[in-house]
Amino acid sequence: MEKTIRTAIFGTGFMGRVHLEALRRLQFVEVVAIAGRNIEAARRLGSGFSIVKGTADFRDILSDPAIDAIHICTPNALHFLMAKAALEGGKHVLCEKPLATRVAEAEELVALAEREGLFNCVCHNLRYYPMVQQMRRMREAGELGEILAVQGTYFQDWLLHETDWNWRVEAEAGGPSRCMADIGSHWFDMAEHVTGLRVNSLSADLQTFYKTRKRPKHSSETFSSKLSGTDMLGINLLGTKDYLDTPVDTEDYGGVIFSMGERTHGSMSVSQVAAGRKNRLSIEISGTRASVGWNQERPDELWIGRRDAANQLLLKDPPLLKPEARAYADLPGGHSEGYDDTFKQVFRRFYASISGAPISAAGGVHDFPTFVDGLRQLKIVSAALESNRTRSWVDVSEN
Ligand code: SOE
Repeated sequence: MEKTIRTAIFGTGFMGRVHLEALRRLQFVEVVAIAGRNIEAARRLGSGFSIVKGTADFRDILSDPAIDAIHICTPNALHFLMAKAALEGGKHVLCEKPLATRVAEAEELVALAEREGLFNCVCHNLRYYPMVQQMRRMREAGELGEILAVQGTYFQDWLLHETDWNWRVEAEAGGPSRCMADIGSHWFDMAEHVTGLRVNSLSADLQTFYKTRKRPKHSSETFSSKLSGTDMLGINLLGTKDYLDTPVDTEDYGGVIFSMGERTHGSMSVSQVAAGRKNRLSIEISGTRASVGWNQERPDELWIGRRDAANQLLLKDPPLLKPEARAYADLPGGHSEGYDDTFKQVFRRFYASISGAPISAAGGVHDFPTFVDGLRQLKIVSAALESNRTRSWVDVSEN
């Protein structure tokens, strides 16, 4: 019988709930405490899941020797201090992306986790859709040939109106980059994970279309502003007295061209003001033997393009997947596996590594994105910010 690992969650917003629900699907892991911006929020989230301990001070949880690990699901500016305190307290840490808001902070966390010998993970969960793993394993098997180009987008529309607000809009809470750090980091992590290549130079154009936003006087959870402030045509439903005009200097949109490895080039764009795109990461990889294309709004489908044979549209069906990709599909063909399932796949591997439990074919060694991957993505975001400021190409160190 595996030892039950006791864990806790810092953060009670959209991502805190997503993590909590995914953790409840795992054997041998028990969520025993929640820390929130106030004790009512912590207890409110925990009450629905019979989690007794709720606190407004995350250090209460770090001082509990019976807790083995913690999840950080708070605004980005809190990630560094919480992860540092947790590692110093001997806890394994799973942190939402971005790992921190500064490269130097991420470097410090990578070194600290290594020194303390603690498991560490940055939640680049989008890697773990089964068909994304199929792309990766096809590339590893040489079925794409040499990678020539990588292109794509990550588009959302939840911040399209000037009355849409979220802590991510404010540099103080979210860091100097919004769109590129929040969702561009997912795209670049997937591009590097699937191709096995590293971005080594880039040129970025970042745009803040709303230099001022109307901040609602009530707090607004991620994606929730779509329900409160405006009607179908974007007409503001709340009175002007309900908003504060607030200056904004984080980007709504970003376009990047880049080089990878010796010969690969690519382009991507991210936007949180793309009407009609809800949460759509798309990626297309062009190789000398074949291309593959995938988009998050149709996650069970993988497009395979060929020059000298018919193209294919492969539907997720475990017997048709490569064995290593099959390990990320829990359900048979025709049963969709989506966003929340990817968190389960990451967490299963993180906690199996802590407990030493094997995962079927994968044995005792489990791959999941670590703080080293989180540092990678911060270096890319930092290079994009510098490139946009200097209007020039900026190199990204390979490691
Ligand atoms: C908001 O852009 C957000 O919740 C991101 O922060 C998540 O990482 C992404 O998975 C969905 O959208």
